[in-house]
Amino acid sequence: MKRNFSVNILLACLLLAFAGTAFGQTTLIQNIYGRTNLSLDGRWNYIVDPYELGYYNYRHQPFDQTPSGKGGFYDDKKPDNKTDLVEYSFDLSQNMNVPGDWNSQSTKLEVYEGTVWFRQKFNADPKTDKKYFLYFGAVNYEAHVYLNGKKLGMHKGGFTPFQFDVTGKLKAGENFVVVKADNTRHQDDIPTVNTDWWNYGGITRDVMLAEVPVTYIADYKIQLAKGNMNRLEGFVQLAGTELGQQVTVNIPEAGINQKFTTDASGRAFISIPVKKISYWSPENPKLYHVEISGSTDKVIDRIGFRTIETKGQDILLNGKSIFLRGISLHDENPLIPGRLRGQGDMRMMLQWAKELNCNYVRLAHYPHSEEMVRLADEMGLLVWAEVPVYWTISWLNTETYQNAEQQLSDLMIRDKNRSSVIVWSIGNETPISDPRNIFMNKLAAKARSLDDTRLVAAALEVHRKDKDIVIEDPLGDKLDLVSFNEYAGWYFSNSTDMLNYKFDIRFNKPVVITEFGADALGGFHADAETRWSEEYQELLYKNQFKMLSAITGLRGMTPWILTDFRSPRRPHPYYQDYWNRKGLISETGKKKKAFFALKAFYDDMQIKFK
Ligand code: GCB
Repeated sequence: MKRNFSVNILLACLLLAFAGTAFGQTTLIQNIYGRTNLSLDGRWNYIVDPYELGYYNYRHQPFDQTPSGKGGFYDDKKPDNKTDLVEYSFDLSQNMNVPGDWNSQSTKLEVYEGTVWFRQKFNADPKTDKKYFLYFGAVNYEAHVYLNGKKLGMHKGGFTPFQFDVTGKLKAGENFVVVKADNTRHQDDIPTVNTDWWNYGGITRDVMLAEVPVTYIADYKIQLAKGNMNRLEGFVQLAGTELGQQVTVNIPEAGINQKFTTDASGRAFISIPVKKISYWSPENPKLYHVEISGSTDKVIDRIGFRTIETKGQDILLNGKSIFLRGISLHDENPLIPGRLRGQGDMRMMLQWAKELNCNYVRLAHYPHSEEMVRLADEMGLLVWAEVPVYWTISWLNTETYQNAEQQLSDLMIRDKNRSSVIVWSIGNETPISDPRNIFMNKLAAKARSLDDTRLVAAALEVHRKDKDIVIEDPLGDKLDLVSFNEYAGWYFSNSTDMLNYKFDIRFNKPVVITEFGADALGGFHADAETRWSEEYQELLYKNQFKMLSAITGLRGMTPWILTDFRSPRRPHPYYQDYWNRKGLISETGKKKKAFFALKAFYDDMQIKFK
């Protein structure tokens, strides 16, 4: 009887684990790039599996949920003898680059949505006094991960990192990891079926095998306290067996070397008075060498210190009012086109933003990579970071909410030490309804509970009443900024008539416009009233500056968008050809006329806000 009871509990737990949005993962390790790592990036063999032959048996049960757990492609089986039937082979299959999306690496996969299996072999030399984590920067969208034929777990969400504890699961010598990546869109996911960007599939960010001591520094936060330029605050969190330790925070250049004792759960709260430091800003992107050490582990990071607050309609960076000269960006290199693959691509994008004289970027519409945010730290660009709660989410589904919250938390956990990040955005253009308001209010509260040192925002809904563009979305009450997308001159009105419209903003908060813009086919020239021409886009920008200058609380903007990007929603055969052409830079890397109009506006704003 007793035994049956525990078997039932076990079964219930297993069912719950499989029913959830993710399982098998452990808490994200802070600063993965600062650990001892084996990179598993490189050429991975892959098998395209539209019918999921490698996942389901003929009864449509997942192989990995059958008693033997065997039979799936993750076995990486080879025929035992010449009579043996095996209908797949990773060894003989093609390979592609990881990190990388599959769409840009095979013409056959350009529009593919479904399952692709990936396999990588690697050598390991596991030590008994170490712990090991298999870390993925991102896999779009659902990833099932197997090590040496055994399931490690599953993760949902295409843009956030996840990891599995593989201590005791590695072999000395050759190992193999198999990933089932599935980018099928679903209504109940985050994002949902409908977006305006390419659904790039695959293992799109770095894969690493991290080695840490048995008791290791799992997480930490060291930032200036909310609105306080004279005190660093945060925590250090240990994980492992020796949780009570003395930990030291050492910032030699700032003359800081302070000890703290972790409690029984391995946590120490940090509070350090600051005498004289050089504050991080776009003009002075100063990063300090920060060393956190305990008796069993040590980790080094580069962290900048700055405060960000709002006061009335001002945004204060280090106590001084700032105008955010921004631009929106997708995580896409227009020249390939495909997802950004590494630092070279990322530098190119951020360098273009610098050439526009930006001090700020909106990393739309989902978490960009950790490397991108670290580069923004280094290059002196403030960041609006976002989660893909975009358009028509399933507001009433509690699992959908959990998924959104998980993605938000994982982004915030990952980037909380990045001085560049000043805004957590909880979503974009979500149509107002009661269920949406409840969902979004809860998400805003979650963001605030995780971090009180940054602003919380979203691209709000707008509506038009005659010639007024009205912003009164109730979500605005919960946020620090009034941000919204307005397409005067493009989705309503035109490049000249747009000047008859004005804004009616019902909040007394800093206004930071998240989007405006127009499509222009690079190299297509006509008069400024002809749609798709560079001249139309340029005039629209100039007229936007006139309209926006009438907003007293205007404190920044991120026009849409730095570069043209691929989108299945853009079928016009000549002007679009499945590209959203609102870029200021074309897919050949050529700057359009509006690029220079925006730069001139930002040059002026820089002088005005000095
Ligand atoms: C928007 C969306 C953005 C689109 C853009 C457009 O409001 O936020 O994702 O790409 O408009 O071009 O229509």
